[in-house]
Amino acid sequence: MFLFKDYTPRPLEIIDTTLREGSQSSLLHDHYKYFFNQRDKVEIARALIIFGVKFIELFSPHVSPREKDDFAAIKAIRDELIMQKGYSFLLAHVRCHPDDVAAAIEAGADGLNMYIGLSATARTYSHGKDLLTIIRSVRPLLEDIRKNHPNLILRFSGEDAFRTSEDELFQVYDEIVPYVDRIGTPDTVGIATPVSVAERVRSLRERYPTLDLEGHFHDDRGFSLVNALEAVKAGMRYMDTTLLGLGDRSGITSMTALLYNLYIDKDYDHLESYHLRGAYPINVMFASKLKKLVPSKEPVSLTNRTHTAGVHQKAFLNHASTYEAFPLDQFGVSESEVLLGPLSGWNIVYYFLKEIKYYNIDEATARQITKLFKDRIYNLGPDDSPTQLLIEIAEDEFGLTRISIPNQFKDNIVQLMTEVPTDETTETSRETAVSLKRK
Ligand code: HCA
Ligand code: CU
Repeated sequence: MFLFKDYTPRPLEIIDTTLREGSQSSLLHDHYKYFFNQRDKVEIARALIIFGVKFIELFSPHVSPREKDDFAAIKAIRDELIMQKGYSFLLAHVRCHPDDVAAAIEAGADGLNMYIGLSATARTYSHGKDLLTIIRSVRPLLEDIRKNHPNLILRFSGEDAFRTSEDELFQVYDEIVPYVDRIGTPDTVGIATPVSVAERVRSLRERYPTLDLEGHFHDDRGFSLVNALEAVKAGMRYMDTTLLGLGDRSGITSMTALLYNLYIDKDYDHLESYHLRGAYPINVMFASKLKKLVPSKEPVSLTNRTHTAGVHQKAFLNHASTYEAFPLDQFGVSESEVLLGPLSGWNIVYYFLKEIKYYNIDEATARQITKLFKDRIYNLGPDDSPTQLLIEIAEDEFGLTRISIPNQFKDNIVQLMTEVPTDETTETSRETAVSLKRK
């Protein structure tokens, strides 16, 4: 078995919690519309691992027999990908309760993300324990796990940390830091601001200079992205994110939005070995699981390459940089990546044919076309176009036709999925860019 102590954490470790925090989204309460079955969960975990995520948070297997079963299936796909992508760690989100802990260990979790509310609100209305009682129960539990399972990755989070005073946080953390690998400091209700985040990270680093910190920022004020950026820059190594920022209420930080902003800020150290060109394909894959398009507010989205105002279109066609400042193609918002990313599946083919090429197509047909496309793509020569192949299959073998768009609307939109000649960061994009003009 691979051990955490043999792993050197990168400057930024994403802890993806799409399958835990993301599953708490209110969207998923509409079970008829949105539901992650085991196949979806495995596909999501697989995509994350291929993307370069090394830590995936899952529900405690104690939550339900279904979660337990799903945990095993995700573990199996993780094991399958080890030869190709190296080890990824599966972390179970567990209450500070021996039953949760035992179930996670039995399921073969690599680590435990333990949490308990520390703020006065959580103490009064959630579990009813005061700080001393919390310390008296959590400390021996952690001590015991550390002793009996020395290779487990242990994290302790004081839930609602941003409504907990620093003194109270320190009172608890001081007692448990000898037993954990990192401490979490979640902004459970989304009240933190970039200033309070920077201050908090600074004081935690001062008090626990050798311990890694983990952030978790909710988006109630729309600050989850900027708070996470601020925290990373202030020295927080681990950041909880989800795909498309899905989570409880308005969610948490979106993974691709965070990485994209670090890239724009030329903070390349923090991007070590993430497969950035897979960013848009992974967003598309996940959006299709929610039966949605990638939301227009998502920074890594096609919408950011869509121009509709006449004045913008004219200037844009003369020079794309007039209305596009950022290298979206580096994040896979390009035709070749949408089709040929390592994550290509039927949903990307469906999205591409329907949303980008305007074909009249249903999901079942998209699945059949994908199968043929995947079989044949290996026979393409270096100068053959995958798009052309896909369109030939769609039109010649499935008789698909395009939705006819009235002329007055046709000219209303321009998407140029090609290089954006703004600065030096786009140089490499010229080699790989494929242009797509919809006009
Ligand atoms: C929850 C709350 C949580 C936990 C975060 C953590 C939060 O749903 O259990 O364990 O660090 O936002 O506080 O997501
Ligand atoms: Cu949360």
